[in-house]
Amino acid sequence: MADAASEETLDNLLREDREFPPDPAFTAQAVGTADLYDQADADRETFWADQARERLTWSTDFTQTLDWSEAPFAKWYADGRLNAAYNCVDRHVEAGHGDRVALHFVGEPGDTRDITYAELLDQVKRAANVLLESGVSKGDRVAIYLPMVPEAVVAMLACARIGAPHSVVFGGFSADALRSRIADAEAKVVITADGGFRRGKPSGLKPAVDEAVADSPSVLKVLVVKRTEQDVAWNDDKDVWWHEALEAASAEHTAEPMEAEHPLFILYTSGTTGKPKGILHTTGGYLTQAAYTNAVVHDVHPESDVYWCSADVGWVTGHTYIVYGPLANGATQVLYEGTPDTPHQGRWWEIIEKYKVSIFYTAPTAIRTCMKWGKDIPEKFDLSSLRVLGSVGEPINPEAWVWYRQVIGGGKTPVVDTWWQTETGAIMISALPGVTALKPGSAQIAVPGISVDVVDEQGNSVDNGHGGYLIIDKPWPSMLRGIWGDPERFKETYWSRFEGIYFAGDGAKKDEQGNIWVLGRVDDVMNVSGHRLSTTEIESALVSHPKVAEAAVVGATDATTGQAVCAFVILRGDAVQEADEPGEGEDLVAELRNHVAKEIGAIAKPRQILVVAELPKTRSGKIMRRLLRDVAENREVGDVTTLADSSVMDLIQQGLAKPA
Ligand code: 6R9
Repeated sequence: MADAASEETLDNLLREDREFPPDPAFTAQAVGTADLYDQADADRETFWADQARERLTWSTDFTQTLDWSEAPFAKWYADGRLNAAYNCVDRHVEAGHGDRVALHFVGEPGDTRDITYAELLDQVKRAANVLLESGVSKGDRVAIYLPMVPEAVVAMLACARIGAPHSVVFGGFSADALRSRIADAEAKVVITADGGFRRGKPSGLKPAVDEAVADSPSVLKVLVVKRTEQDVAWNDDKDVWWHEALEAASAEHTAEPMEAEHPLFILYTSGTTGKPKGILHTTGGYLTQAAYTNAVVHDVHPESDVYWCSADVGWVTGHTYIVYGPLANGATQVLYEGTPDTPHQGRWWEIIEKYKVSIFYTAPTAIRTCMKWGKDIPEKFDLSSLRVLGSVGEPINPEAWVWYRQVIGGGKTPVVDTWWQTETGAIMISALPGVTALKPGSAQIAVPGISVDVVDEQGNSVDNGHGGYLIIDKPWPSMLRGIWGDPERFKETYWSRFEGIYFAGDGAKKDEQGNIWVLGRVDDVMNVSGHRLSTTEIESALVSHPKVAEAAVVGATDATTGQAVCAFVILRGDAVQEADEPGEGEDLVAELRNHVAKEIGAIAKPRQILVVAELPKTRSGKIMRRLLRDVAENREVGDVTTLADSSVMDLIQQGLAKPA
């Protein structure tokens, strides 16, 4: 990573002079304070013991904070006992907050439901009883395949309540993907719905479940939420309507305390090759870091804030920052079923105005899409209730960061760029909005209690101003406890690159102040004529051109240079027409290539720039560069089952087939 050319190009990317110090009025009320860093530095384990006791209710206190004797398999708070659902629901009702709204649900067709903590408790208790009656006991796995409806939250908490680890599978995944995940976890029950609403239409879920369950011997029952009222096939032996079962079930259920290391959930994430990995998280450590980071990074004040995380519950962000973190903290939040542009491109901003959302957490890809639609759209709405904005999932390029703060945040809100992974369970690197002077484009520094670094090939810490591999060198409470059923793969994937150190798979760079700039997966780093170039860096340069809305860059095999830079760009409104005029398209491509050369250097100039209407993205908003690489290398396009919209690849290829 550390050759001279890469240093030079990285420096261009990192020449970001803008800095936004916290507003003193914000600092005065902030949950996350500067002394947290001192406390954590003084004694990390005491710090995490304090967080666990302060933020959660334990039925049995723990005597040992961390047991690392069987590294890399950590045990946190091992002899303590607690129930995650009790912590997310019961205790808020017991504390007199039963009337507080837990979820402002907004359905895509416009239906709304407010669910208080008392109502949520009633639902979770009934659902727990239904699961028990369906043959699920502590330790059994339950698959959840639902749209973004309150029942998804209820189902997850009901599992947690009885100690049955859940495996949430994206509603957008295929029957095959669902079947392999059910099989890997040997799930006993599947919780699904007839369908969900997406882009103005009901889309079915039950047919995929029927297909998957036909070949799944472990599944005893399928609980079906009625959402779209579509006709569904019915198997009387297995299928049960959720609403009927809940109504018939007892509303009495006492949450059973679980060992802190009892499995809470499995969440599958794609590996670079082969079958998806079932990332395993346990109860006490995960919930501690989920609640802590949600409080100090998002600055949640449960009595006054309205919080909204736009992720899907099928993604880790939905697990930690819709379900476990905010509910453990007793927050009020928005849960929205659909897409940001249904029925119009101002839908999100309309929701923020209506519910006076004060904290909003979304992904860079969504922000760039909104930039493409133009600022006139959010400007039609009153967004003055917003006081904290967050970003997650990819590096956020400085242009998008500044737009987010200016246009959505009214030029005043802090924007926290949060780096973490399914594997880390909760936020690891982020500014604290009341403490840190913000630098657009950088995730900045580890949150108090967390220790990360950037190292070279040999695992030695690099100096400020240099790049390398992002690692985590001390165990953390919400760390994955393994890959379901495959301890060897766990050691091999995360712990073998550097001795005793967790390697996250990302490349990063420290700037002169020691801020961390995440450059993307190391497999997204290209090698062009021996120079290492980051895809993120070139994408950022392209997006800084006024005519470009979004860009994806891949390295395609090239006979001369080893790899060559191939860029796919989506243009902004006016530029689209211009590119369609005869001869103009070529001029535009030349202009963009020169722009990259000017921003980064001639070495980074894309060999090819293809103008496209859409980019292939997963439901969590990550660009699937693997598919673009197939296009760039004239190969048949690989597996598209994890795309949010699988027709995108057809469009891109048709576009290429058109004469230039
Ligand atoms: C939470 C989540 C993890 C990967 C991670 C990195 C990328 C996430 C980022 C970021 C730069 C950020 N990533 N947040 N890159 N800046 N703020 O996204 O989990 O789906 O497991 O993805 O996403 O490459 O390694 P997951």
